Amino acid sequence: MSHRRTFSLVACLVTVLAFANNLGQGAGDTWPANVQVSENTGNPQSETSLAADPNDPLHLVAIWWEVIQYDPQDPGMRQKRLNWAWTRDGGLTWQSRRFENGIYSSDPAIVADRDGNFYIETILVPHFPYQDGVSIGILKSTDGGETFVKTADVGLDRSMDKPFMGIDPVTGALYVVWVDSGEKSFRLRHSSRIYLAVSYDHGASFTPPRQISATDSPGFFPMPTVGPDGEVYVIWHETENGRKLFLDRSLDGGRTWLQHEMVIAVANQGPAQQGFGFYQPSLAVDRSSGPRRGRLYAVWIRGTPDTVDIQLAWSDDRGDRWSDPVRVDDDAPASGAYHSRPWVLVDDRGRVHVTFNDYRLGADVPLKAEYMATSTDGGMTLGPNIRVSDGAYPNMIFGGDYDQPAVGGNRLHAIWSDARSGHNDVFTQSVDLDDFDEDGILNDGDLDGQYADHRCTGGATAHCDDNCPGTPNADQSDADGDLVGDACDNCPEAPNTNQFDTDRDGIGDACDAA
Ligand SMILES: [Ca+2]
Ligand SMILES: [Ca+2]
Ligand SMILES: [Ca+2]
Ligand SMILES: [Ca+2]
Repeated sequence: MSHRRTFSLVACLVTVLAFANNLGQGAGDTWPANVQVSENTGNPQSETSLAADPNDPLHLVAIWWEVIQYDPQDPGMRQKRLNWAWTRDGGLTWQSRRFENGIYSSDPAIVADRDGNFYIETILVPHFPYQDGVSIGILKSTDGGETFVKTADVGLDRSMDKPFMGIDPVTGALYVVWVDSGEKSFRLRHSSRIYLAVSYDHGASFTPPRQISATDSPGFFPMPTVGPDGEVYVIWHETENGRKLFLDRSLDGGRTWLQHEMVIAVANQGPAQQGFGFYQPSLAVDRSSGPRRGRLYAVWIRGTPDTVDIQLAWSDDRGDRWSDPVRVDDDAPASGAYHSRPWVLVDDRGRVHVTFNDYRLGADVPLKAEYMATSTDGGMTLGPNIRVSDGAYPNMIFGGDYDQPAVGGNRLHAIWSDARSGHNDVFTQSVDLDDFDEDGILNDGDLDGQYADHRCTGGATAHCDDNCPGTPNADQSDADGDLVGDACDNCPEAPNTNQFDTDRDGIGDACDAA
């Protein structure tokens, strides 16, 4: 849009404290050791997005929202503002700021361009609930994330929700997508259409908003990504119960789109989990120079009457055809544990990483932990799930809909919110992609290209893969010889390679009391 609203971006420096919480624990003694990114304001903080500077993998910027006021009787009546933070030491220490502008701001995402500029999109609502003046604000930082200046308003003055942004790292083109629900009728999701606007001038201006979803593919939670040849993909959930998962595609920089969307999968298969059917799906493309360059990966949650799982599928023909989905979470299928908020990334060696929220811990009360899983064979199989949060925490109000991690410099930076302090705060864990738990035993110690496929056992500690890739155990001892090291084996004296713990009491099914 050409018209610009006055919008004072008074960024108030609230903290320059670092929140490294290593507490003297040496690497290798205790892993993971999370770092808190958000200031401890006592307010819920969530919906995280993280971007790494392509020129400096130690330099990352995170964005999220903070609920500063809400009606406990009606949590939908709330006021949110944006917080952001930057690190220049790979996530050991962070500095944070927030926007003090009095404007409701939500659903943020951040990307970096190849010159090290960072761009944020966020929905802006001057008068909540949804009245006049709704826009998607684009903010740009040219100083590495210390300050942001608003460069554009995107979108129509209509009911808009769930914006997300992607970037072509070669050209710097910015793709912003969102849900349009008509004129000031936010709750009419049955009419939700997916809209797009593009900037070809580094955020200074955007093309007029246009609808890209066909009439038979209404949706929610759109998310864009860009492939190595500039191909643009957008994924979203079908509006009605999140059943189908749609893919749209442009091969000319966002100018023309498919007339009819591809269907990646049927995501929500049961009526019992409707609330989970709306959560954000995610896409990533292999941009490496490896054999799977251009392969497209999608992750989403699949609701069934019994549980909610994370699914991963891939396409080698730009989304025309998709693999059968594989289940990412590896806990006992019958445990009923929910999994949510998945995100997929492909690193510069073609390894595929998925981060997600997980409720497998906690038999009596739902306890939330952050996990990751890696595929080294192009999405055919996944290695053991690794817990990256340094504990499991209660599920609290305002947990958000997504957590977007980043990769850079052979490290994955997981980011999420959890309520370890009684309300949601934002945490990170930097993960070495060759040796997750930094115990000196590589994930792929036999160097055959696959993690955890030839795991150490029988006393071996060399030329074999870490048998507890998420738990430091340099000795690799494995008393029962089931290829799961004693340090992470939930039943260390009875073989149970699958580690299933259906009743979620921390003791494997194989040695639960009969
Ligand atoms: Ca191996
Ligand atoms: Ca280990
Ligand atoms: Ca074992
Ligand atoms: Ca058990």
